[in-house]
Amino acid sequence: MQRKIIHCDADCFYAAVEMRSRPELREQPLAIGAASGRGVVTTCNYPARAYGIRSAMPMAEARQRCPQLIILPTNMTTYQSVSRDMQAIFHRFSPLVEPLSLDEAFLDVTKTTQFQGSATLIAQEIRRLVALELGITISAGVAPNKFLAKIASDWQKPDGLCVIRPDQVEAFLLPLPVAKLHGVGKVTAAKLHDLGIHTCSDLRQWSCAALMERFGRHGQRLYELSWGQDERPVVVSRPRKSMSVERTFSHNLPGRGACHERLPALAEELHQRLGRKSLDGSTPFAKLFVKLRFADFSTHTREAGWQQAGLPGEADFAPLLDYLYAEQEQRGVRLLGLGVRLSEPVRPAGQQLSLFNDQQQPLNHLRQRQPGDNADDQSNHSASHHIGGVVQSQDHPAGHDAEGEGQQD
Ligand code: DCP
Ligand code: MG
Repeated sequence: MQRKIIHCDADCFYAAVEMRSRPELREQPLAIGAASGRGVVTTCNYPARAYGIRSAMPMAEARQRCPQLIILPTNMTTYQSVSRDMQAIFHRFSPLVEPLSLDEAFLDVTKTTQFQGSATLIAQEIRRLVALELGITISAGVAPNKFLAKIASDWQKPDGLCVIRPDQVEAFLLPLPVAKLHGVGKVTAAKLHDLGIHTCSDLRQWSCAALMERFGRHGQRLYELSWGQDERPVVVSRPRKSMSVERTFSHNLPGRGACHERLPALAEELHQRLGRKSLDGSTPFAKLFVKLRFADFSTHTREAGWQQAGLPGEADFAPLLDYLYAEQEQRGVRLLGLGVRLSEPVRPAGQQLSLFNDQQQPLNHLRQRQPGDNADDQSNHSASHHIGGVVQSQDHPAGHDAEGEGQQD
């Protein structure tokens, strides 16, 4: 059966919520985020975007680009409340709503009967209701599957609606730049361009096997997307097990000190990301972890239990970083990540992982290395194991779905 998927995404969400109560800001460049120190732009309104200001840009750079920029602090509780109201509007049209973040969701309206089942009219009505009841605009994309609906919602932003009917999919896809495809970031896009592949039409000249040879499993995905195939269902709730942020550096960080310098910004990014999913630590996270990829690509993760309510700060991650660094202070680092695990992995009875040996050793206990416990001796560890109250592993321990947010630096 041909599906009808709508992707909704609010326009400059945090800024839109702020402009609602202060309409005089609508015409002025406005950014949301911490104005001082290492603050980054969480988002900015469209007048600010005309200056080249973007999400995740350091606030200092944003100010340079636009000295008259107005900066307001984030107000997560309000954004979360507007988000809940927005989700409630979506639910009036289908029980199949998959929120992706505070301001974004997929809806499957295949079986919706309102508006004679017209997904276009439903999307139009959702946009109207959100504007009327919540005072912000959203853009929507309507298509037969998720990846096309998501591209479509971005097509006419802001305050736009873009519909890709089944009979329009071919015409839409052929000239579509590969960089627009789900999962194609800067690195994959550059690789594709090197092969002379710029559009989906170019991609279609390649067999699935040839793409898999060059891109592994991702090659198959590229092949399918270029032919408009995306069977992913709209999933109503997916228990999230962890959340992390990580950064790959174009020049390796020279050693432990440099990693420490990066912790505050990463911790701040993690807070923002958690906030976007309405995770404020009021239910304590189960564990914290730090991940390092050294210059030789060996990747190590160190995690420890975390029983406190609230958001962990840089000081809470620092001991884990120190532990991973252990002996070789000057090892170069390609990637630094940190995150929280939200639930205990389910284990067979009797094998419950005892994170703190029932004695709840404080995290800073980790500052002292324990005899015979070599953080670098990772060669045989493919899954996590228990050392002195913390879990150490190579890459992410099996069974966790680490939803990280990687960024190139
Ligand atoms: N956000 C953030 N940090 C980022 C990106 C986004 O804190 N790096 C927050 C602020 C945004 C909200 O998430 O308002 C939604 O993210 P979007 O990517 O949908 O961006 P916007 O809604 O702000 O803008 P757009 O109109 O492009 O959707
Ligand atoms: Mg948005």
